[in-house]
Amino acid sequence: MFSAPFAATFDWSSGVLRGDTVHRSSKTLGQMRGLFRHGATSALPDDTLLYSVQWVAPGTPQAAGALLFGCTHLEPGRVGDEYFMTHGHFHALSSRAEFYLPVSGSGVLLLMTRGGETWAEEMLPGKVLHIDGAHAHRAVNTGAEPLVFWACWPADAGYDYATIAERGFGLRVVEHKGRTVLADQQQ
Ligand code: PAN
Ligand code: ZN
Repeated sequence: MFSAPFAATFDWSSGVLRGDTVHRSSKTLGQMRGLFRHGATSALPDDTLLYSVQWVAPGTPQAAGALLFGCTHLEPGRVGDEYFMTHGHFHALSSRAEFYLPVSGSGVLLLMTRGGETWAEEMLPGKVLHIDGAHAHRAVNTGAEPLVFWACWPADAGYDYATIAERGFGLRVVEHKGRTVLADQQQ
């Protein structure tokens, strides 16, 4: 009755993607220490897992219009006062937008223009976050549980991580006196 040229399943309760073609990558603190304000002095070990990403690239990813689908599991925790976060990137092609849909947990999506203007949107299950292709994006887990979100973006979007590695985002998400606050990059 159904044909299945693309065989993958997504479990909405756990955020786990399954299938023959599921790729996986992960990032540890050792790979991202320099992005945290107090990363260099943090006593957390280098192998502390910050997040993992599963994704699928169905069909012919290099074909015009092809889409990628992925799910990120961002662990709870802080480096000093700064919450665990994804590296963050601009898409290499600024016309390539993206959707983030939080599945579980809670956090903040930082968005930034090339000019450095930065703002935050809440990440909660049920929200549909549309990311303009010209805006850098970074997820931050401000809760006590993993922040799980799925994403869909064009296969040819490409990743510019270097700009973020050099300049960071204009805002940091930190814990201050028991509250989650946005701080200027240098604070
Ligand atoms: C997401 C991100 C994922 C990990 O799939 O790649 O959440 O974040 P970093 O790529 O910044 O490490 C996405 O935005 N894709 O375009
Ligand atoms: Zn992206």
